[in-house]
Amino acid sequence: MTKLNALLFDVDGTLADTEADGHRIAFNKAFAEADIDWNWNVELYGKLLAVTGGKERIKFYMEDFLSDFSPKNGEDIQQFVAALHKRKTFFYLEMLQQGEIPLRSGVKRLLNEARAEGLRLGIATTTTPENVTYLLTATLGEESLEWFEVIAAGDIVPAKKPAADIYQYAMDKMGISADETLAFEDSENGILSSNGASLRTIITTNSYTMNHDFSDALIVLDQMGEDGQPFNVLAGDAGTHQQLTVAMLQELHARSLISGKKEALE
Ligand code: XBP
Ligand code: MG
Repeated sequence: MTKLNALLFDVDGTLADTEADGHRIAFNKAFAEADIDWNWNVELYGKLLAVTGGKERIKFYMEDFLSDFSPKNGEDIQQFVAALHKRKTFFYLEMLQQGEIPLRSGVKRLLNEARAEGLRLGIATTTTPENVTYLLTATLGEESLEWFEVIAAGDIVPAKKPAADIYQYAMDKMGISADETLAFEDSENGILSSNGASLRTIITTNSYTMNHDFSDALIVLDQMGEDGQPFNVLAGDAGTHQQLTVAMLQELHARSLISGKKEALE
């Protein structure tokens, strides 16, 4: 039977809860700096998260939420969006550097455990590459960038999540098959992408995604868990486990291979 050899992690919502108190704030700072009277509150931002990619999200907002917005002095839309997103990224990176965005529960523990067990690690995310390297450096130290064989991020692929491109790209770069790999996601767009690449997927939900459709997940948890801070199982069977460990991943992976299903949910 194929052994579990590799783990592919999503970033936003999975490694860290970055959206409501991170990206959203950075977008609003960029709008204010550009003297644009847009303010994405938590509720509106939750709707805008239907579209992955910050530039795509700004365009989505302009097209679907504003009636007839056009940039001042007739600036080209693409240029306007790119410039606004560049400043948003500047503000987001500032927040990361100031340590304002911590890793989610259990992430550091699982990464260290996986490394100790010799599992290969990769990242597959829609976000801008610098957002990943700054998050990892701020939370795990610069050496952590070496832990991941590939950081597949942002515009490196033609189609963002829910398209499978980013996961396919990461697997191609690492030379790994779907059967030897598990993916970690937090959202419906994310699992559509990972499943699109035939990857078995572990879900940890967050406030924006707890009601998403995760019927194709191996298991749905509210967090990865720590000693004294057990996860809650929202769907699937964790046996006697109370935190996401390599041993639990190996069990889920083996069970899924035996059942032949990409999802182990009852
Ligand atoms: C989440 C996204 C990203 C971020 C914003 O990516 O969709 O677009 O919301 O980052 P994932 P950018 O869950 O795949 O990590 O503004 O850099 O796109
Ligand atoms: Mg995500």
